[in-house]
Amino acid sequence: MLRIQNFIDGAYADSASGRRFDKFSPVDNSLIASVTEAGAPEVDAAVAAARRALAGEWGRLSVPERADLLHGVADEITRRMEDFVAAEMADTGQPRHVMTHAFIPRGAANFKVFADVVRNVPTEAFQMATPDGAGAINYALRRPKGVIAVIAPWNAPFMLMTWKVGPALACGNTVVVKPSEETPMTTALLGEVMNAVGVPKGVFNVVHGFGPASAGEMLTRHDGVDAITFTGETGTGTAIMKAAAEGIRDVSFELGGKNAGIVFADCDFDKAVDGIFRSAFLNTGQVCLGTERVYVERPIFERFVAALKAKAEAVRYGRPQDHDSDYGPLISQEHRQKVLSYYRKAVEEGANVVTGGGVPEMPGDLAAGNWVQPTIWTGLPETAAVIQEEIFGPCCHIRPFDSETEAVTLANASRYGLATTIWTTNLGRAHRVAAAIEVGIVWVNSWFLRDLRTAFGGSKRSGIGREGGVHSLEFYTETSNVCIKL
Ligand code: NAD
Ligand code: 6OH
Repeated sequence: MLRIQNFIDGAYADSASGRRFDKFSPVDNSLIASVTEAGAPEVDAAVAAARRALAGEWGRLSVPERADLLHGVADEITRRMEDFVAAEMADTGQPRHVMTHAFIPRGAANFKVFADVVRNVPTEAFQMATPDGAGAINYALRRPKGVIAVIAPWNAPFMLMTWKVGPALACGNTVVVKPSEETPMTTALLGEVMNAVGVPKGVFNVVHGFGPASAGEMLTRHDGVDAITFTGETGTGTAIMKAAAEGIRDVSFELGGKNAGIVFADCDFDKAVDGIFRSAFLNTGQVCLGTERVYVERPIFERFVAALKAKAEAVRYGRPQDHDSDYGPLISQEHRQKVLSYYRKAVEEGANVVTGGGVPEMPGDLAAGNWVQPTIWTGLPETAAVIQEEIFGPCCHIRPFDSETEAVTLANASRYGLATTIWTTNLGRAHRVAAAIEVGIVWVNSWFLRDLRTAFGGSKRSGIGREGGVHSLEFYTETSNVCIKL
């Protein structure tokens, strides 16, 4: 069985306590890995290694040298694509094509894009007048913030972890990563890549474990950590923010969502059905940007519900390695219980179950996996739990609306503000609705279409800060203004 170790100061090692935890396959719940659990000594060692590396060879590299090294990391990920794809499929159970077309290539791109941003970013400069007429020049110096703690989730583990490690390293920081306990594999593998391309030891470190009272909490409370970047649940963000308050450390948070899809009667119908289908069910609904509330203009409501139902009923369940399968299990038994409890709650609250609502019959070993049916509801009031709370499963509620204003009001009636997808062929309406929606990311006639140079993040309880392109520099660097009197 695979044994996964911490990666500290360029070397893999077990924890001194000897503590380990089991990693089970989402597909059939067989035991697939034994993972070392970091304790205080390993977190201390990782943070100390990261701090030493800041002052060493890494800190002396020029920006172009650092950028070249990160291009090397991206190239090595691409060369080892099959290893990363296999590891992430094993961890998540999600279909192969999701890994090969999206999640793993994005991991490589995350290193290239931020290397290029940092290589090309201009320095801000202002000339100013002074009473003596000679003037002064101000310019900004950017320096790395220091040791960054990266706390990553399990839903797109490699893509979301590298989305933070890429810019952190490009800006000259060092990192200690705590991957989710559910998905340790690809983060562990990245250590091999760092060593292979010659990233100095201590620049990239990994500690494994859980959140509260484990490696996650120890890392976020560690006073050798200068800033914390986190993707995960809003509740966890609250705990991490409290930890960050000690020492006044900066945070960058990408948190939960309860995202709306708005479908106008003037949309390209087939494209809208495909788009909402993907946004509700890709990755078995375990995407922060996913759509769990769908609002459809009344003239096409019945037709839309029927078309989405047909697609949901046609998903092909199966192992990720199986080329025919396009729909995987949920990440864990615990998460499945949570999703199924919402399936029950929807019925208790009076939902009309258009399709799904339960567990599919799976053959052989797969019967023990974390499978649930894609599920569509109608008929609930907006106060229902499944409309208010993030479920993070393959499900959505669809409700008709009668006017643009009503659609906007419904979409905005959420404590979350991450993303919205709008489907219309009316250009004026697209701009109006996009401007009225209170979220960080608006898609029109698309979903999850990403240019990595753009600002990414959520408003309200969906996050703090924006990452992406030059926006990432706000968090990963400290600016000093230099004022020179002429
Ligand atoms: P989670 O919050 O349960 O866990 C995320 C990470 O935090 C894990 O590594 C976990 O071990 C760690 N953690 C938990 N408690 C901690 C603590 N007290 N201190 C330090 N670390 C702690 O989230 P998850 O279940 O892994 O991921 C799903 C959630 O992530 C959903 O809410 C989803 O919306 C959100 N998400 C948001 C985005 C975004 O970009 N906004 C992207 C992906 C996922
Ligand atoms: C959430 O599940 C997906 C988040 C996506 C990103 O953070 C990204 O950078 O595309």
